Amino acid sequence: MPTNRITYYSATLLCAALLTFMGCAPKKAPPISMDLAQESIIPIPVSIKATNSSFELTDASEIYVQTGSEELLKIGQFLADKLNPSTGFDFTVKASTAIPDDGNIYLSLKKDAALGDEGYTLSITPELVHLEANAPAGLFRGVQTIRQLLPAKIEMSSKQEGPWRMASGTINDVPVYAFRGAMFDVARHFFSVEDTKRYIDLIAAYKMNVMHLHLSDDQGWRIEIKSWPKLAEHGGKTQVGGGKGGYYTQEQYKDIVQYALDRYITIIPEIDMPGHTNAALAAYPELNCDGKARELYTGTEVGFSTLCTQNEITYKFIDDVMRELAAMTPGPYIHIGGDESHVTKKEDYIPFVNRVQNIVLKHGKQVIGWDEIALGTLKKGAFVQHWADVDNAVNAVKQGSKVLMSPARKAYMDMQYDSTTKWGLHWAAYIEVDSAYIWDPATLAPGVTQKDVLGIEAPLWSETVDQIDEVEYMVFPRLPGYAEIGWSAASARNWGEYKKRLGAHGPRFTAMGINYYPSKLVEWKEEKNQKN
Ligand code: NGO
Repeated sequence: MPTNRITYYSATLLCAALLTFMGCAPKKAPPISMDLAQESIIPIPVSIKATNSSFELTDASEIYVQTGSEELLKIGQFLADKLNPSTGFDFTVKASTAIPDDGNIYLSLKKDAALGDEGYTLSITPELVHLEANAPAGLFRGVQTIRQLLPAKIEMSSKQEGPWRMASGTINDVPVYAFRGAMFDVARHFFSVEDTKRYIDLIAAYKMNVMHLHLSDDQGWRIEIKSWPKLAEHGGKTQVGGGKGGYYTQEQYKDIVQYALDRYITIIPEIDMPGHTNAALAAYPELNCDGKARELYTGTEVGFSTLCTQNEITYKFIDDVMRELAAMTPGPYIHIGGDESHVTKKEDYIPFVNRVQNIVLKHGKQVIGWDEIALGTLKKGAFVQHWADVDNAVNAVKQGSKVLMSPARKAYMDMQYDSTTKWGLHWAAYIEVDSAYIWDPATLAPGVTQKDVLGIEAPLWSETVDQIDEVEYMVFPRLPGYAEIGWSAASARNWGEYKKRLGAHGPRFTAMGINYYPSKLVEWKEEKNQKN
């Protein structure tokens, strides 16, 4: 053996001996200068203070959470599961009452009412990443910021080369609106549990907290109701274009609800009525005024169906559906639809909406409905989702209700970007990425101010899409902008600045496997390797 080899082996042995004795940990490179204020975080946080250094994750790093909470361990595990595949490190989650040693991540709670349920503070020094929040949901939101501060390839599912550095400094962050959501129409085309979970994962990455599932429409009924089994069995048989459709069993629905809950996302189930009900009218003849079952429908017209609002059986049906739905929905809301009931007489529509609100309340849930429900008498705590008619939104506020903002010409993700977009519709507008971003829920409708706004939701209707990668194309890159409108103050939002941050998320979308629309309005960045 050559002498230089012998010297090397002796040095290694010596280090091994010292390691046991002195804790001679694997060496990591010294911190480098990185500017936290230049990082592209979406939604933009309330405040960022850069300290121009860095923290590096190594294979010696661990994730620690404050002792005594299963919930915190779960959040730590969520982060570990995100970091392990791409770093190839083996993060395990440990509980600790004290701030851990250098080189680690620590998640803990602190009493700070100003942070509310979802705010957090993130302090990054060369020694430690410390995420704190007033409530677990805030820690989960902060974890999303940690993801965005690491190189985009952290999102890959296979092992990548490091280094894994984060810029140092402090972030204080708290959302403006309590409700920041997206909608998924699984009625026009049915989407699998896996597809819905994928969509939930994508909204979670941008700190949204609501997923509204449009579970019934003319073309399909997508949730098993045990007391009215034919709703799903017959009403779920097909979809737009005549494909095979489908529905969620109650077990599958509960699985989606839990998956969302684990990401601090509330599921809002919607049963649309009295219009948009052809699938139910096909399943049960007694729901029609003439007692005759309708044919299943696979087209895309709207406004031709109605439940028979004068028959008592209709209210028995709604009561049963709401009871079963409420029992498997831990979130506070049930959505009753109410849109485009063009063939329901106004004198029938109003008492219907009033009565259905009572049924939802009886089952312990708050009502949400499309803006037309403001034509009725809104019950205390009912929310109106504005999509088309500003007068309805104004009327809701006059009745003391808050408004959820989903204006079709700004927030509908099924609207095409421009005339060349392969999927989508354009009845409300073409919505390019700038137009999707440049509006303010608090100034959209005269007389509806920030205090009247519950939040924002971006719906994805599915008449023209039936694959999850098509959904992704319509949703991205508009969704991060909607997330920012919901989270960040209007005064902090500026398209010229935002589009640079969005461009920097291109490699992140790619790493997450998102089929996004590469809008020409945005300069999409290549992933840069962090300098050693
Ligand atoms: C409308 C209509 C839906 C369509 C959608 C398509 C509302 C609330 N009702 O929005 O049935 O699918 O437009 O953009």
